[in-house]
Amino acid sequence: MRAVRQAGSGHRPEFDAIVVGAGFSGLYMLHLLRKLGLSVKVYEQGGGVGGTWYWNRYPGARCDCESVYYMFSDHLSKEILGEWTWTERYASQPEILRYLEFVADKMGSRPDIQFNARVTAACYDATRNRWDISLEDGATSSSRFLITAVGCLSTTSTPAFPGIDTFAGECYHTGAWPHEGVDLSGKRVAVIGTGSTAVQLVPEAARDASDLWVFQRTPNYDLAGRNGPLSPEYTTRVKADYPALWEKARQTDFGLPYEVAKRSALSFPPEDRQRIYEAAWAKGGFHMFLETFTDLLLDKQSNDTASRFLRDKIREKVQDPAVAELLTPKDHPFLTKRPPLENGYYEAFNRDNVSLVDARRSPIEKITPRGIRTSDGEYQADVIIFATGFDAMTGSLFRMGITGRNGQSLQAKWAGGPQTYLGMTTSGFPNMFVICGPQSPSVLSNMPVTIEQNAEWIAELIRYVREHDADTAEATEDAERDWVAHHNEIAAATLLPGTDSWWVGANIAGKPRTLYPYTGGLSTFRGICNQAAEHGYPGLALTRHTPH
Ligand code: N01
Repeated sequence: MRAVRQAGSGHRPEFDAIVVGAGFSGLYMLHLLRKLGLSVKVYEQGGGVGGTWYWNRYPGARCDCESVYYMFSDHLSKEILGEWTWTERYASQPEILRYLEFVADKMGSRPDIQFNARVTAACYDATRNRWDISLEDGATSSSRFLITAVGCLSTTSTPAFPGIDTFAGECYHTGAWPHEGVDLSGKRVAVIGTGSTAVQLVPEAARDASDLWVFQRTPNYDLAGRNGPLSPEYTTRVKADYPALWEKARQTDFGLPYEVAKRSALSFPPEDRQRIYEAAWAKGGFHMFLETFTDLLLDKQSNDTASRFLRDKIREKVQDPAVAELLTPKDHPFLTKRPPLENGYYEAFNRDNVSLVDARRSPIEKITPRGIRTSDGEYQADVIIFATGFDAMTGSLFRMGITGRNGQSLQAKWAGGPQTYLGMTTSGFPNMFVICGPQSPSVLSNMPVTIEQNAEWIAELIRYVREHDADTAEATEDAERDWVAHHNEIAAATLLPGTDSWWVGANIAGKPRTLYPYTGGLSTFRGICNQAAEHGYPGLALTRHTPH
């Protein structure tokens, strides 16, 4: 069943399913579709598997959910799970890439993946009920099902500073880092941005550069990561507990098997609250948010207690009080922008060769041949690094040139913001499924766990369609309207919409402002998806296209 069937006319290969992207999502989707006996082709624009982990090779890049849960679970393969051992609490990019290559080898995925294959158009032909795919090199193919596995953070965003092309030195975006690496040693380096990426990059760059300028527009509440090597005892114990740990992770809102106590920060006296924060802080990472209080995202007063705690921690780490003050966020509540995990970021500002530039007070005006000009003056640099983020969640989908029924582009349909049913489907685009799309939990969870849930639901739906004498599944407009209303209602109950962040599209000029990820939590989302499946997918129209 895996053999590629050739179309009767021309040389356009036909498949049952085409998957776009060969990162975590694409590899798992390929595995599930093969299990169903479908002919599948994966198109990947990179030269290898890995997705995010193929492109983001900047120094310091690592996951910030703990490695032992940042991987495929026993749902993919108990054997692969048992054979892989992580070396650090948060695995570095090279190690994660090696892991995904290991998975691809073990699963024999590569023969079904075409690398260096950028999809430039994906058009639904209603007369044939097929998706016609075009690649950058002019090749075409078609399939019944189209699954996008393009990642949430794959389209880099570089602000249109005047003069970028005039810069005489080297210039890089972290999300498209040269594979051969960049030698920063002894160079004057400017980093623009202070999000999760810059927070990982800065301590590394600080060690090598002669001078490092960090241009900060908005400070973040960076959480202590406490990265370090994993002991063999720890990894052995985790492996032994995996069946229960994965089951627990799947039932939590964020896809991590942590102890989540339902409690408000306001129902504790200050000393007890402090004790709870300190305990979570000592553990490091997202424990600070997931194991403290459950109303930090819902109640401003509760949130204030955590924001205050974190501001104090920044002041403890940074020696120069003026620099500490500048690094301390005051204009938004904790968690309303994605909190970076830091391993030596604040301490980097205690070094003589590292300076913080206040790009809020003195915005970057232009790039000059010699460096960066702000209203304060010119900062001369040999290397400029843009750690300026991504056109998240929709950027890569729009770039693919997706066109549904009646020639309507996805971009046109979502011009006012995404409209989806469960984040995975959208009406007018039959048999198209989106892994970790907008209005699904995606980036608000531990991604591999959510990817497995999305891909399993999609595979089960495809199985159901084929077994029920149908060949088309398409979200109904009613179901879509209800899902968007539900999504917006629960988003509005959180503090998230009030802060400018990429979660609300505020980092991209002209992008509709709406909360892109789903805030109901993975376990709630899973329950809703399962219920839909158990009831025969009432939110989808399942139809037969041709008489069988
Ligand atoms: O991008 P960002 P990122 N002048 O958008 C600044 C994930 N991730 O690549 O905040 C000056 O967060 C911008 O300033 P402001 C993670 O989900 C995961 O860092 O808009 N500055 C901001 O500081 C993360 O959230 C890992 O005021 C300008 C920065 O650029 C997501 O990826 C590691 C500017 C962009 O920050 C994105 O993170 C890394 C301008 N004109 C990332 N324009 C893991 O560990 C923008 N900025 C798995």
